[in-house]
Amino acid sequence: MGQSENQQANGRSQGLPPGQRLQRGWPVLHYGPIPRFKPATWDFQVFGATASGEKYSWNHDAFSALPRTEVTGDFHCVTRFSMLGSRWNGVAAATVLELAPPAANVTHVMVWAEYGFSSNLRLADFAAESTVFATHRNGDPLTVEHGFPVRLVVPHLYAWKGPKWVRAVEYMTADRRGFWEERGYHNLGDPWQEQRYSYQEQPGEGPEL
Ligand SMILES: Nc1nc2c(c(=O)[nH]1)N[C@H]1C(S)=C(S)[C@@H](COP(=O)(O)O)O[C@H]1N2
Ligand SMILES: [Mo]
Repeated sequence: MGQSENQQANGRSQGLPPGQRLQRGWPVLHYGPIPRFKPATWDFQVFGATASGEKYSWNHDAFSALPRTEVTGDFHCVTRFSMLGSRWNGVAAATVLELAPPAANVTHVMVWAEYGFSSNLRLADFAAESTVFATHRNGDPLTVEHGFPVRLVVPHLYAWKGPKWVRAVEYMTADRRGFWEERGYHNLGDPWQEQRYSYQEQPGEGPEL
């Protein structure tokens, strides 16, 4: 956990985790079709175990007006390609936690995307200072195939933990597996420990499959 903590703390490039290789360019990888952005109906919601019991929602203008951050962070796909040192601009997950405070007993979040894609994160991984709802990479707006208008980037975990086309965050008081975590991928997904597949999970690292 030491190296992960270090990564979460500084948000700089940490180099290549074991079993990964550098890739030129930025491949596009996802399951299912690319959603069309509909600005009139798009919103970003926070629901589940909020401190107030209320649901939060921002339309695209409101989301675009939230305080922004820039982090430098790496990107590691479990299929073994990595991209190092991208600059990600967007809204820090920590800012979402501030604006929509979770109840005291929240331990995990589920990040939801268009078409029901989801990924679960421990609250500490979500709250890490380099976890960002990114709208831009290296100064350019995300293209639609990379998640426009907003995707999550969690540099210290494998990239499936970063849904493209995010629409909501659910605060949870117990862990629950997301889309790939239910389909053979590791519940935690730390690339430094090569937590690639669910069969590698140790007791306590994830809910039963
Ligand atoms: N909505 C959605 N987000 C997703 C995925 C997906 O299938 N659907 N795949 C994940 C995986 S496995 C990876 S490696 C990255 C790839 O992001 P990229 O296409 O921008 O390289 O997106 C992640 N986010
Ligand atoms: Mo991936």
